[in-house]
Amino acid sequence: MGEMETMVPDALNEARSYGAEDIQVLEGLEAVKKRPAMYIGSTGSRGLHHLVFEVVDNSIDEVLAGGCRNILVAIRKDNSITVEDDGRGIPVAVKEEYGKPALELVMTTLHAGGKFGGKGYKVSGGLHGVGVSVVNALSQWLSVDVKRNGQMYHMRFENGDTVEPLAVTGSTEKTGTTVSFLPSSEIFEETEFHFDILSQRLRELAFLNKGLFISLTDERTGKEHKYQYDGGIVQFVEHLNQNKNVLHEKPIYFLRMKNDTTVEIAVQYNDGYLENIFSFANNINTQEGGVHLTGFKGAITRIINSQARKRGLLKENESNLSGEDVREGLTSVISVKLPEPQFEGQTKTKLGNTEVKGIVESVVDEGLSTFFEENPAVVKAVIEKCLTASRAREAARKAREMVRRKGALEGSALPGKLADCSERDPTKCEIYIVEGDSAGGSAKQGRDRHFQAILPIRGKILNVEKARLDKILGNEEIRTMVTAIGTGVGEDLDLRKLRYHRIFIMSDADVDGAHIRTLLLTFFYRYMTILVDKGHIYIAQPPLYHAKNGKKEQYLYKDEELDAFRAQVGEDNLNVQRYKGLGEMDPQQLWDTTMNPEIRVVRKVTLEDAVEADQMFTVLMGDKVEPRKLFIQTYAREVKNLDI
Ligand code: 0RA
Repeated sequence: MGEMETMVPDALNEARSYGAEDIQVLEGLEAVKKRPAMYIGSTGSRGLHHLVFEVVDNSIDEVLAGGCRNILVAIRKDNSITVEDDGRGIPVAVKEEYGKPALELVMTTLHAGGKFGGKGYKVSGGLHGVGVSVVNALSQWLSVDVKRNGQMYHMRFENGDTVEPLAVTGSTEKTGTTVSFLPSSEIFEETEFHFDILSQRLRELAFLNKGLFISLTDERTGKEHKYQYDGGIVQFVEHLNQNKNVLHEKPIYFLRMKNDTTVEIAVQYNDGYLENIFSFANNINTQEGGVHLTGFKGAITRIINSQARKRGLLKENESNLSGEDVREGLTSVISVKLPEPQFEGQTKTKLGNTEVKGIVESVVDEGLSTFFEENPAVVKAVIEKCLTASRAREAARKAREMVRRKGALEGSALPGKLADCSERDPTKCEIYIVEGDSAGGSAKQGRDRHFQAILPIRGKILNVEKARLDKILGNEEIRTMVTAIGTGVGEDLDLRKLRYHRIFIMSDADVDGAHIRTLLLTFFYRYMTILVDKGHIYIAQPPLYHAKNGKKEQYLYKDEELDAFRAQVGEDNLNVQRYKGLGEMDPQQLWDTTMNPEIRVVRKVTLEDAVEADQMFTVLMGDKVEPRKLFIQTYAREVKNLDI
């Protein structure tokens, strides 16, 4: 970097067309430091990663505004982050009313009015869009370098306060912004960044912004991922379907602009049973859906029905295919971009702009009708599939009905294998679903029977992705589990009947255990989604090791913890026991390490990783044999109980 100068005359001459005057200054950063969770959701791992996404979202705004083509993200050795983009650069001109450069205002004040004052696209959904100043407020230090107006500028902050004022550091023909920051360890409980969390969202952003190059480098490990998809969401859909048998080779794709709104949709059917639709508005995953999703669903149902009638595949006396029939085996990505998105709903991830519904409807109507007229073979395959779905749904309804009737017949009879707890208030109750009878026995003896129930299940449970709901409910292990949980399943699920607010999956720390966990998670994710969504599903984490050195002994849950213990006590007289299965622990040990709420380490399962999860489930359990074989060859040495 060049020599520092204290004067910044060129900043004052910055072209007026740029946004310095558009920034609305409202309040300082004290509020953010006082109540960080209000601005970034949490001060745990999620909030920590959110800081990176906040900066990246600003770079993405530059992509939407045109011009920015590259975003480079790095995790440094000290767990600080650098985000570099080649956007327009944050404006630096001094803003008269405040006597401060725009850059400093952007970094040290909250802008409730949004930085574009209505011009251009902006991201303001959910937790995103709170502004980079929030990142600054919550960072021990933050430095920013801007390339703009032929100059390079630099500023540095500590805990949100300016420590190095704006200075010119050199000249350049380029434009862009580089932000580096170290999250404050006084604010965050967790300060270690996870490569996978960052890479997942960055890849999604690359899919959603055709041609954009994004890289993620982890300097702690040397790992690097690069994403660039010239096919955009078409490649996103291909990626989601990559291990499935597709009904048509290329995803159907349309892109239309109406007024200021861009609608982009990619659709591809596979021969599976699951609906997999991801919707986005201004790159934000609208998990609660909204007008764009409603418009899409309505239009596709209408078109497929009208095509089915037109081709005589649906007779006059037959009733219409339902939306669910039409969406079975459908993988789709819907991405809309609009100037003033309104985000509603509990998590502010539901798009509310009413005019968008009609726009999406007409785009889908037009696009799909044309495609189907030109591809009669595809439309026939799709309709056949929908008709089969319709018949199967009827069979599933009967199966669910049977489960319900059986339950009613047996009164409130709970499964014989369930060791229930005595507490009756579901919010206080927990259930451990334990793999294997012997571990189940230890868990029964070790538990606190007041609020902890144990349900042992045998290792081999049905592959839930390969089967339809009627067959799945025919599986005894699954039925037992559903009965114990109490809510019912699928469309009939009634959350008010939930018997335990914390449902733990407890399996061995080996490959087999991992597979069973995956199977159970697949089931919950697919058929009891709301339990995952509302945070009722947990993964119990038994220790991997017990290490002892003379008087000092400890349970260790991660390899790193073992390394740390080794470093602490030295190698002499060190005795390390590696637990392969839960069965190796006696009831007391199981309580002490895994079940005692005061000590245990648990992981709450979230829906966030839906894309990744679906991918994993598919690789493991989908129809194509190759990827599954590969997975098992790579990870499994001792798969014994898996029904795949
Ligand atoms: C304020 C106004 C403008 C851009 C930005 C901030 C901006 C922020 C970040 C954070 C990371 N990269 C960024 N790039 C830009 C508008 C700029 C204009 O109108 O020229």
